[in-house]
Amino acid sequence: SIASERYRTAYHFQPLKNWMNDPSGPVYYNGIYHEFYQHNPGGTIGTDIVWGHSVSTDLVNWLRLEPAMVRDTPNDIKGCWTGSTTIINGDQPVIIYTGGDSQGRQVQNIALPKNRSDPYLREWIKGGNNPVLLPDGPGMNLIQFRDPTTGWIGPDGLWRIAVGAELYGYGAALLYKSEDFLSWTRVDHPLYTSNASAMWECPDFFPVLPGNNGGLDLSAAIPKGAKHVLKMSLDSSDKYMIGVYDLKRDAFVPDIVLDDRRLWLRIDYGSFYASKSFFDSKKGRRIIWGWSNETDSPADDVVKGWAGIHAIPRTIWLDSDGKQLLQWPIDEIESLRRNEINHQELELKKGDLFEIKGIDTLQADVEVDFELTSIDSADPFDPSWLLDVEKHCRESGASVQGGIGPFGLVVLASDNMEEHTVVHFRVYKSHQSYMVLMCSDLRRSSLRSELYTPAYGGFFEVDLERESKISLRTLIDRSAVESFGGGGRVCITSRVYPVALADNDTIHMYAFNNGSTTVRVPQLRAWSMMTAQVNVIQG
Ligand code: DQQ
Repeated sequence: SIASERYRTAYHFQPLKNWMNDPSGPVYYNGIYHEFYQHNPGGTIGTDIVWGHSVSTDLVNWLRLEPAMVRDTPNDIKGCWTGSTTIINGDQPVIIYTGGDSQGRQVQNIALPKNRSDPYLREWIKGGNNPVLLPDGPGMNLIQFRDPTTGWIGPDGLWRIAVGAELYGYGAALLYKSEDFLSWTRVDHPLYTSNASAMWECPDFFPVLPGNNGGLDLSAAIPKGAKHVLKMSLDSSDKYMIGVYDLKRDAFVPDIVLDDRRLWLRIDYGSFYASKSFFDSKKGRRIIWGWSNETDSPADDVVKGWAGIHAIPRTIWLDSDGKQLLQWPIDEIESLRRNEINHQELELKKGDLFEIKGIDTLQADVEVDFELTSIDSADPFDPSWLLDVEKHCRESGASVQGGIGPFGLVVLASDNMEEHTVVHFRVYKSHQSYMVLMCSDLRRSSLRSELYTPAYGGFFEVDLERESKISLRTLIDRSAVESFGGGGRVCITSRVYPVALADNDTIHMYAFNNGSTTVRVPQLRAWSMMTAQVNVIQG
C-alpha cells in the first residue's frame, strides 16, 4: 500500500525489497566499499539466507548487484550466514562465512572473487576444500558455531580468526590459526569465554587507541597504548568489553570482568544487532555497521514488502579515558543535508516546548547542545538502575519532572501530540561524578497496536565541572530515529511507525525541557535530509 511506503527509510541502507538482517563482510577494496548483507530475496521473513551485495564510493549511495553467494553447495544449503572479508597477501580478498550444511551443522567456508580486476567483485567462487572449519573438538555445540571475524596476523606470522560459539554451554570467541587462510586449526584455548552468558553471535575483535579517532588495521603491529575491543551479540543487543590482546597468551584480557552481563557496555541501546566493523584504509578510520530490525509485526512487513535496515555507518573509536567507545555517523552522510536552520542562545525553562520549523521533519538531521545553568538540583543516582535502564526510562518519562531534566527532542509528533517519540536526558549526581540518562521513549510513538514500543535507555558518565554541555544528534529517517548522546557516548537506534506519517499529516519536531533547572541551548542546527540512492533501480 502507498501509505506504508512512507515508512521506508530514505537514507538508511536496505535492499530494494524483502528481508535483510546482519551486515556481512564489509570491506574497502580498490576504491570501492562493499556491503554484503544477510538477505532473503524471496520474502520478508528471515529464511533462505543468501549474501546480498551492494557497492558504493561514498557509503551513502549504493548500487545493487546480484547476490555474491547463494545456497548452492552441501556446505551452505541451509543458509549462507554471517562472515567477514579479509585482504590477504596485500591484495587478495577472501570471504570466510558460516554455512548451514546438509547435515544441519554449522561450518565455516571460504569464497574468493572470480576476477579481482572486476572493480565490483561481482562473482565469488566458493573454495574447493570447503568446509574449512567443522564444529568439532572438546566442548563444541554443532549448531552454535558461526560468524567468523576478519583475520589478523599474529607475531608468529600466522593468520588468526575468532568464531562465535557456545563452549561447554557458555559464550565464547574461539580462536583458530592458519598459514594460508585455507587450512585452519583450533588453538587450545579460546580468545575469550565467559560463563556469564550462552552463545555469542557475530564476535568482532579490533584495536583502538584512547582519544584517537583514527582507526587501526587489524593486521598492523599493535601501537603502544592501544587497547582491544571484543564485541559480541546476545540478548538482542551488541555488547562489548575493552581490554588488551595479550600476545604471549594469545588471548583477550578485559580490563574489567563483570559477572552480570546486564552491566556490559553496549554499542547501541536500541534496535541494533549483529554489528560488524572494518578498517577503512581510504580514510584511516574504523567503521561499524549494525542491523536494525523492524519492530512492527511480520504481517506489517508483508504489506510493506521489506523488513530490516542497517544503521548509518559510524566511525568508532575509544574515549580518551579508555573506558568506553565513542561513535559518530560518518561525515559522508552530511552530504545529504539541505536547508540548514540555526538557532542560538535559546533558553528552555521548566515546561518549555520550542518548535523546530523550516525543515523536513520526516527526514532530518538535528544537532543540539544543552547547557546546564546549574548542577545543584541534580537528583541522586541509584546504581541499581543500571541493571534495567529501560525500566528506569519507563518510570521517568518525559512528563515526570526532575531536578535536571528531562530535556531533549520530541520528534515525529502528530498535530495534537497523540503520537510522538521522545529522546531525552536526565542528569544525576553520583559519588564522584555525574551520570546522564539518555532515553529514546517509543511508548507514544504510534497509535497502532502490535508494535514493539519500549523506552530504550543507557547511562554515561560526565565530568560536569569540566564540560557543562550535553550534546544530542538525532537522525530522523521516516521509521528510523537514530540518536547519539554526549558526543557518541550513548547511541540509540529506534524504529517507529506513526499513523500520522502514513496518513501524510503534518509532523512536528520540538526541543523541550521538563526539569526544574533551566537549560540553555547555545546552538541548535537542523537540516532536511535528501533521499539517497540506496539499491533502487537506477535510471
Ligand atoms: N544471523 C545470522 C547468523 C548470526 C545471526 C544468520 C545474528 O550467522 O548468528 O542470518 O543475527
